[in-house]
Amino acid sequence: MREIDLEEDPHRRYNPLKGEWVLVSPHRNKRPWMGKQEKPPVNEKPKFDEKCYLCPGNARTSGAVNPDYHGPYVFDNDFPALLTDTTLGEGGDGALFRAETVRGTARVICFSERHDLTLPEMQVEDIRKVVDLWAEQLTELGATYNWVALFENKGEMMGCSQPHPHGQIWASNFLPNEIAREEECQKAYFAEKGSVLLVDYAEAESRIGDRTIVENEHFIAVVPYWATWPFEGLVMPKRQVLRLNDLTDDERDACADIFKRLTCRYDNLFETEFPYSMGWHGAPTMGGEFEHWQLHAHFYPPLLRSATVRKFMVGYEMLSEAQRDMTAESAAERLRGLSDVHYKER
Ligand code: H2U
Ligand code: ZN
Repeated sequence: MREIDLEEDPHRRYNPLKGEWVLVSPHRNKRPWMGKQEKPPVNEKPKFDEKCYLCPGNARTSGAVNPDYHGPYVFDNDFPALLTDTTLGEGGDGALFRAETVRGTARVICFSERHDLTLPEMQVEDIRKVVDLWAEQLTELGATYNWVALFENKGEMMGCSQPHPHGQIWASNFLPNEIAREEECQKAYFAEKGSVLLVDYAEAESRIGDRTIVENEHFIAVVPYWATWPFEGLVMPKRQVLRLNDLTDDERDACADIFKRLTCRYDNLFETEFPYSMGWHGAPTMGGEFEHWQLHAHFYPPLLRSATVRKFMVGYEMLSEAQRDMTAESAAERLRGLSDVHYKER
């Protein structure tokens, strides 16, 4: 049997973190692209917007007034999806009609007082403050809840509802599907190999280099081998770290540096504020042994060919399995070749 030619043969790649496959069709990628490479007009935002619910000193929809904050700022979401005091119980017949009540809380984290600066446009020192606040929130909420989701929906395309750069924090008394899956897969890998899946993976990617986007002493960002989104990103520390609040001082600086350089490249790719959903995955905060876990952040950006041409996960992907044309290696090569200097600063 001949070796698979990853740049020519239609093939499937396995995602060991989720236990599922993705179909890759690199031969289709040779289709010439005759479409426009349109850029949306640069939308100049003010440093402060008196109509913004998230800017310092302004009133939110609830009537609560934001303090005159500097740096990152957290507040309780005025419309939380989870409530802290729901009575716990199960419902339904336990088989076809199954339900359980849940408890949790939701917060919003403004990345800084500046209405106009997204993460890639912030200074590394200021991104570091966001990393510290994420870690603090994880420590605080992790004392009560076994899962704390730290995430950002960026851009209107991803359903982001507020122009002020911000992320969200949802804490819950249950492990959501994606986490339950990663828990199972990392546990099984550890049981079989006696090592940590994503520590092994980061080490291998750092050695091979083909899928690396940016790397420093403590962190690496790659387009994962099993990526489904065109320019998907996976950020991992190189040492085993269970949770964001376990990162050392140096590692937090390295993390901020990787975030800056990765998101700058994303913005530079199509010279646009690159939309994505990103989120941190770390070991659950209570209820077991988590020696098989490795902290990581996923970036799921929808754009495919330009600032306006996106990929849709529909049809075959919704009904059978995820599929991509461009290989992870080509996507990584393009991102790797871009500048760390943000296009707006050139
Ligand atoms: P998204 O942009 O990802 O939708 O997040 C914005 C969140 O901010 C959203 O969950 C909250 C919304 O409930 N929000 C407030 O809590 N108060 C406000 O005054 C505006 C928006
Ligand atoms: Zn604002």
